[in-house]
Amino acid sequence: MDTLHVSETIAATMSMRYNYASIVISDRTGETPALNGKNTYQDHRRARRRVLRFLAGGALGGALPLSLGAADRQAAPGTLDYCTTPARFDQPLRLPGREGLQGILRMNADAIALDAVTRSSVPGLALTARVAGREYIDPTLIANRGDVLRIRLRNTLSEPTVIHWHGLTVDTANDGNGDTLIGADGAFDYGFTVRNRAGLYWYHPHPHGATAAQVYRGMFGLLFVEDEEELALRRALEIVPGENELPLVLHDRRSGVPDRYAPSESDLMHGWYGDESLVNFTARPYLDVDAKRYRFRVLNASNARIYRIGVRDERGGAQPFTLIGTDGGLLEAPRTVTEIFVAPAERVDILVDFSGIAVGGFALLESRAFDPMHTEMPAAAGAAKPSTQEHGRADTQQHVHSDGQQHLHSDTHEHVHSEHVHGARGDPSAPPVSASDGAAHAVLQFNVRRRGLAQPPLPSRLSQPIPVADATGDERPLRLGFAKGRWRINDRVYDMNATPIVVAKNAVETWLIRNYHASMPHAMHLHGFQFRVLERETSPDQLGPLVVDARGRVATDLGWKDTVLVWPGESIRLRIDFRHPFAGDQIYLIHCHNLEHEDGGMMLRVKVG
Ligand SMILES: [Cu+2]
Repeated sequence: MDTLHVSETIAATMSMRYNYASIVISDRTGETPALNGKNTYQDHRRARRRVLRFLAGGALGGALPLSLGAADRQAAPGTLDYCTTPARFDQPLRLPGREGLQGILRMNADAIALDAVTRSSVPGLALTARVAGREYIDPTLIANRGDVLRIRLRNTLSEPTVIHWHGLTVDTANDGNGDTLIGADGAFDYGFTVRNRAGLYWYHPHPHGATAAQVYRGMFGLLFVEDEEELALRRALEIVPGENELPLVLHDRRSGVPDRYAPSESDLMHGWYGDESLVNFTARPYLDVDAKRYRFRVLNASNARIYRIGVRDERGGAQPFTLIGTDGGLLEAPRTVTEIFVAPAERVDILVDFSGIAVGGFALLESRAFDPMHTEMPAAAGAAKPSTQEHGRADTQQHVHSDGQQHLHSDTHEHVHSEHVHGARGDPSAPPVSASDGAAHAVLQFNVRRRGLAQPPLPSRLSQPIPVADATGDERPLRLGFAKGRWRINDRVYDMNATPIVVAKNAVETWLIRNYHASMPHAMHLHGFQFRVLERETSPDQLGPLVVDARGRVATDLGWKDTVLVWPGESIRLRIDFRHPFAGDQIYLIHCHNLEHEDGGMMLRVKVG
């Protein structure tokens, strides 16, 4: 399937249409505040004023032309001044319950069926299960390490699909790499042992060429694996999942048409970005919290958007938080951070402590501005914007548009207001809007509602160290780049009949992944194995403040990973232990998890003896 080819002609003109708009954080025309039962209108107004003070304090990094007085004035009903209305978090964050969307389904020895279905509401595609009289939509699965999972995928869609178990150590037959597709009305039985450490893994479709559409439209879910180490940590920290441990699935959508996936040529090259930031399928989400420590299990389920995650208190100060785990489970030791990049498909396990916030106050989970480094065409792009080295530090500015929408801009770029960006509002035939990667935006508001009790100290050791095996052979180079309208690995695009990477039986390899300067950030995902990041070299300037050791690594490199973000111009060394317990040769994949890049062919088969 090669419908995603980006023609060179279009690619060459694309820099003229660079889409550096921003995330809309304002109210939208015609909407009235949807207050829930817990919040009074006064609460809402108080929270709104706090957000305004927060914004006025320059919390998002730059001078805001908006005056507090102007912003806080009340417009008459129907004439609300959208130019000056700030971000509002008025929807309670969806939390997984005992059924329904993201409902928690604890696996046991019984087989379950996951039905790939089309729905009339959002998400428009989902995997549903019916167990003991309860219906689950994209269930949050919980399994113990060592469990045998038996899952029947039944495809009721009119197109092929297959489910990939992201991060799990499984054989090719169970990996869902797309070699076997489940056609309409077809079914497939997965059966595998959960060999992985405790951690947050996930499942999502992987039919080559249609992965992006199916994931974006909502066909994915979480898989939590538990083990003794995990349970010990919960005891030590008095963590109760569902109470002070919550999953946060970050994803962006195009507001108004959240189920429509219709990428332009530009989207296929850069990735499909929405203008609206969601958490757990909730737009403008807030979470009521106690003034104590919370654990958040974060997945970036966006097709293409990278988050530069940070926490702000209501005075606009950056609040440190604690990284305790990555894709493949707990770190050896907790790590205090002020921000972390989370690329598509990456997971982070973090502790955020609200105990310093007074009852009635709030904090924000935000994505800070960064340079998205879409620099695949340096000659053309260079004419339109300064070099990435010169604008590595990203400031943001609030900017009021002629269409009355209030946006946040990444000020590192010229504001090109193309039809593509602003054409959709009010015109149903216009293409959906998008907002550039790297735009600052608030993700989730935490409202501190109750005082917290004294809490246990953080243990200095979270998990037993797992030695990183020595390499058994030569370093294997992989180069990421763009040519002839396609994103490529080692100048190749995906060919299901070619296996360019062959790993010898019982090999432990070092992979040197180098991303060209004229490139984009690529979130490289390897199926079947967790790996370690050994070092980063020639990283962009904006990574500098995040580097934690002499090997150029950032905090999220200190744990086990299955997905790693490689910036333009950067070189990363990985150590991968390819020893596996399965009989015979296995076929896995290495690919970019920017799903538009993946569907466009930025993927290679890997044979492991
Ligand atoms: Cu990519």
